[in-house]
Amino acid sequence: MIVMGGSKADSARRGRGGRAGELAPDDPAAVRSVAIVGPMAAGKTTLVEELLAVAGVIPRAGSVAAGTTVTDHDPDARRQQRSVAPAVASLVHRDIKINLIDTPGCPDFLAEVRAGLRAADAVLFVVGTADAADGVAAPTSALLAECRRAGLPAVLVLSRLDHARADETAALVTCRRVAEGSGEVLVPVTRTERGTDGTVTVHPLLAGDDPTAEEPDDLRRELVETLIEQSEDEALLESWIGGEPVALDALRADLATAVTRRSLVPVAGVCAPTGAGLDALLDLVVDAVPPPTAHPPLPAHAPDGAGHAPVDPDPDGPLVAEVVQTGTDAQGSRVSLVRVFSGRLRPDTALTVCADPLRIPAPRDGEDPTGAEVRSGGETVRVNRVYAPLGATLREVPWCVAGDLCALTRLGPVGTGDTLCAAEDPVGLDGWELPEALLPVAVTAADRTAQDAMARGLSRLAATETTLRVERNEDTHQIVLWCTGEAHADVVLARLRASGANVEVTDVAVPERETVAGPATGLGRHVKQSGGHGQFAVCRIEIEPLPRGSGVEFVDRIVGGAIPRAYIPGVEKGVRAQLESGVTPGRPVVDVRVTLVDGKAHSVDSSDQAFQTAGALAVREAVAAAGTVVMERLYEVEVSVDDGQLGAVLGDLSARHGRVVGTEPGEPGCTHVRAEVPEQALLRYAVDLRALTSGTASFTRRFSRYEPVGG
Ligand SMILES: Nc1nc2c(ncn2[C@@H]2O[C@H](COP(=O)(O)OP(=O)(O)O)[C@@H](O)[C@H]2O)c(=O)[nH]1
Ligand SMILES: [Mg+2]
Repeated sequence: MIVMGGSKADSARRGRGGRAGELAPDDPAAVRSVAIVGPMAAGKTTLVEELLAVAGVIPRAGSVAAGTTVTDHDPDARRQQRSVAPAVASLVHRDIKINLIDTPGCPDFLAEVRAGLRAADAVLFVVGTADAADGVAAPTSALLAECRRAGLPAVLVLSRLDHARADETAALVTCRRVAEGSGEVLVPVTRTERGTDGTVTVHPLLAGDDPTAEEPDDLRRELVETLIEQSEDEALLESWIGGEPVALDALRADLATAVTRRSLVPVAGVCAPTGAGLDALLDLVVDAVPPPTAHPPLPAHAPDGAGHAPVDPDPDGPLVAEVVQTGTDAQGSRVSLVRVFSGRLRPDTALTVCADPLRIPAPRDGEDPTGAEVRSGGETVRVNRVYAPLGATLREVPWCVAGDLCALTRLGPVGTGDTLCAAEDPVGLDGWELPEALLPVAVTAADRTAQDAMARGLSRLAATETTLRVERNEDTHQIVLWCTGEAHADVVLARLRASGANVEVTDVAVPERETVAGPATGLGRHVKQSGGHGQFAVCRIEIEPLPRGSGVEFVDRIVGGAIPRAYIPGVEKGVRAQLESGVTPGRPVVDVRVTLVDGKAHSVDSSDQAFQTAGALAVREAVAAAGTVVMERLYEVEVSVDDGQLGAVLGDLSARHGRVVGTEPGEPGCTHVRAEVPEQALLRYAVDLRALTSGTASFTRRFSRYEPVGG
């Protein structure tokens, strides 16, 4: 029902974006790589789809609901009906190749957003105009902070203008409030008009021969004045004040400069399904978004960790490229999404791999590092073909120039974050940080076959799931998958099951320990003398509690040879083994001193083995007599929270039996809370804290010590 100025049909006739030459520009100036970032359901994937249709790359737009979009090509994305990984699709507009990097809005996939930002030179930040009022502020603020951290210029896209509740003024007010203090000026570059029949049209403000010739309306005046204010061209201001026409080209150039400098964020309205504003948005990307050559040099290091000059975006420099994401194709083979930062990547080349040290996971407390794929780098990989990705479709291209993106297959050991470079000038780009996976999910496999399938599945997942941590807990013997949230856990489990591992999710077990409540004694008698070679060992021990963290101390106070020297190590061994396996199964006894005070031996029937048994019996009796105190693991938690939500976070921590140790001011408007919280209360904290604060708070956790339950 709604058609916008015929632009959709015009562009479709142009039929651009499909021809191979246009998919592989030779000059970085002909490339724009933009990450599409924004809260969930803002319409990012739909926008990408409609832009591809407008540019004639695809005959018609698919839909998220039907699972037919180009960028939500992952089976898990289709099932969840939301993006779960960055996906790239390119189009050509006015002879410029635009790489659109669609990213997920769900906070679980922050790592994927960061990967998208790494691959990009600018951000199209999409905010839905329909839900501006109810709570986009928090997720918008969190994601804007990510974009700012990445240091990328941005365009704000106000989407879903066809919605009954669409209110772009409210959305802009929200975004301006969120961006306050950043020094960025948000200014509309389009005007939305609604017809009486509900049709939406979007007019670019910097269009026409001279935007200042006719009497400018308020929006146009605001834009021109903002641009002139930010311009270094004094003559512009004089012309404007003197009522003379201002050259459109000069304004466009100033817009591009201000965007690149990140002092200005142009705001464009779109209604993707009707095509309104799409051509204007593409024009804006071409005119205002900086080319890859404007990308600041990237910090880098030599493969041995020594210094290296930063990498410039030079198409004629040595090749430096980076794997920003690893996915799989329909056959399960790995597909690496690569951004070329310098030089030209050509087919049939051997490249040196410089592994990203940040991606080689360090073992954490109680974690077995052998589960992780250990990569050292320095190997050589062969690139056979270079592809331009269109979602899952790979189209072969003759090269990929600095600033452009490509897909490579069969890269063997190469993982996300690894640098690919020329053998003559090996270099590693300094990695980007990954968010920590803080939601534990315990899984079990029914039988031996399923366990093997799980082990295979997990090692395959390690390649694509950069944030997943696999822990084989030594205390509880559980396999725990550390995920970033429930949506991530859902993807991980689906992929694990798809690889043939029939796993079940179980409750995460929390290790506990015991200590004794006070001193006690115990007698261990292991006497069997009926027939043949007998067994004879008797020992008496005393047990007493020690300060926290002391472990187990064994003292021998035997005098006069009541137990011969040779058997005392046997007693100690039996005592220690029993304490380790616990008197209550699964709860090792710690922080105790066990003193061997007396005993009896037999010249023929005593043995080391018999004294081990007697030691175990004695310590069981002593622990039972002393009574026990159960101890749980206490974690030091650091929460970073907006001041407005500090009260809610503190209240929630105390409901979790957490003890606040201190609060300190963080970045402006933000507080760091340090607290000690029992492990059990932290199991779902990743999910709960996010829900409590709409995703704006974050936390870290570090094992502190064992403490008596409720103590
Ligand atoms: N009416 C309307 N629906 C839209 C628009 N953009 C997205 N949607 C719908 O909103 C839902 C979420 O869109 P999606 O593109 O997946 O959002 P994303 O999470 O930002 O990628 C889908 O059901 C879309 O069909 C729009 O401009 N108008
Ligand atoms: Mg999406």
